[in-house]
Formats: sequence, structure tokens, C-alpha cells
Amino acid sequence: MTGPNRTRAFLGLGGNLGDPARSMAIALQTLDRHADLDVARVSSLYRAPPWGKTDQPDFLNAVAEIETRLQPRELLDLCLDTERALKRERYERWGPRLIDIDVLMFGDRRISQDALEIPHPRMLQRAFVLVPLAEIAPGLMLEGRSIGDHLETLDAAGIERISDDRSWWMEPV
Ligand code: PH2
Ligand code: MG
Ligand code: MG
Repeated sequence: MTGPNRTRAFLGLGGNLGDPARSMAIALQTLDRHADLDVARVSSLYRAPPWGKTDQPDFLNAVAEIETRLQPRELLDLCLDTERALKRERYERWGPRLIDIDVLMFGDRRISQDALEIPHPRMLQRAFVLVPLAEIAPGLMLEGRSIGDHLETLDAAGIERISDDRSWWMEPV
């Protein structure tokens, strides 16, 4: 994808049912094939204890940096369509598999419209987001501090890097 009007954005990916690494890889390959979106960089894969509702299996989490010509709402819709396609496929073939794709940041934009809140309103409280984000963009600024500095305010206990490369998502699935 070339040309003007490109925005750097960050997506958070997670899942805790079925084969989340495979689901996230398919999701990133699908997004990367879109004419108006390039996946620029993907973090390693992390295993993270469930945040919020704790009586559920551990999650796999990762963060992706993308370049896109889409508008924020179009990007959100594309992420939701990608989630839905994966859930449908999994449901029909091998039972439920879950994947979540969140738009974390969209350039410097601040958006607060019904289903679209950017930056993601809870990302600074979530080590499962900031640990992978700090791996690929430690100097990225949000609310006057770098992501690396924000991460130091959180308890990242139990978050474990499980892939030692950033190309885990490119493998054939
Ligand atoms: N997503 C949630 C709730 N809790 N915990 C972890 N570790 N990772 C997630 O992606 C996650 C979660 C709902 O979106
Ligand atoms: Mg989420
Ligand atoms: Mg979501």
C-alpha cells in the first residue's frame, strides 16, 4: 500500500478458546491482504492471566502496528468483520473459538462515539496490552508519557512471552 493519507494505528489481539494463536495469525493475514491496510509490525505472542473476569482460561495476546488508509470507523468495522468470519468458521468446523481484535490507537486521534472509543479506554490499565505494545513501540506517547513508562505503573506478573520471534503470524495456517 503506497500513497498519502496513511495513518499508523495499533491493534490489540487476544483469545482464550480453541487455537487462539492460529486465529490471530489468520486475522492478521486477512487484514494484511486488505488493499487499504498493511501490517507493519507484530509483537511476540504472550500468554497472559485473564484480566477482569478471572475464572476463565489464560489468554494469548499480541499487538500489531498497522498502516492504513481506512477511516477509524472503517477500521473498526473491518476488525469486527474479521472477528465474525473467524468465529463463524470455527463454530461450524470445530466448535467455538474466540478472538478479539481491538483498535487501541489511531494516529493521534481521540474519538469518542458510541461503539468507537480511541485510544482504547482501558488499555493503560491492562498489562496484557502494554507488555506487547512496549515490545514494538516503547517510545509511543500517550497522555504525556511513553508506553514504556505507563507499563512501569502496572503489575505484569504472570505475563509470559511464548514466541521468540515476530513472524509467528506469517506461517501458513
Ligand atoms: N480480554 C478481555 C478480558 N480479559 N485478559 C487478557 N489477559 N487478555 C485479553 O485479551 C482479555 C482479558 C475482554 O476483551
Ligand atoms: Mg478486548
Ligand atoms: Mg473487542
